[in-house]
Amino acid sequence: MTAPVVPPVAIVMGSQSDWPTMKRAADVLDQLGVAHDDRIVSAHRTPDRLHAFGKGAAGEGFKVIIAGAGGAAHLPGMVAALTHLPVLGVPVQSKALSGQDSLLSIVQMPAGIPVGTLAIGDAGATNAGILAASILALEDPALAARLIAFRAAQTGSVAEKPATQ
Ligand code: RP5
Repeated sequence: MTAPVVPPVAIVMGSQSDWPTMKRAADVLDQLGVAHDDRIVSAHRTPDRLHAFGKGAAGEGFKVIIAGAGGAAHLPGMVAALTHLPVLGVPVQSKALSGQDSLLSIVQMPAGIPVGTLAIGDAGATNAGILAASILALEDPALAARLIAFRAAQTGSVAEKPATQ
């Protein structure tokens, strides 16, 4: 019997309400053929779950973590404090401050505990997925080839002239 294969990417988010944004990361990882495990882990509402996840992530076999949260967005930084794995932070667009609060609370980490912070909202989540794939592709030539093809298709889809109506 073979051991179950652990997905290389964990996508964690602070709330169910973050999923429409974080699904962008999941979708692009699906396109690139990268398996992921998606979980709700709240720094504030489920601190014990956060601690267990952060401490156990490397041992579980994850290689890259994508963490998204909004408002007082402590999740990415706290996960980074608990693991040596690379953590990509996605500032989810908040209602009150349009994600500027999320961005500042994720990006301004003290020296020594990095979070690779992406753009606010959907673009940030998509780019977190692509960046996670790029990191994994360093050791995975087949994934590198898929990533190159993905980028080429994107380039090919851009028209030289705007369509007239
Ligand atoms: C944060 O609070 C979550 O990451 C979410 O972006 C925000 C609002 O959460 P809900 O009140 O919608 O659950 O912890």
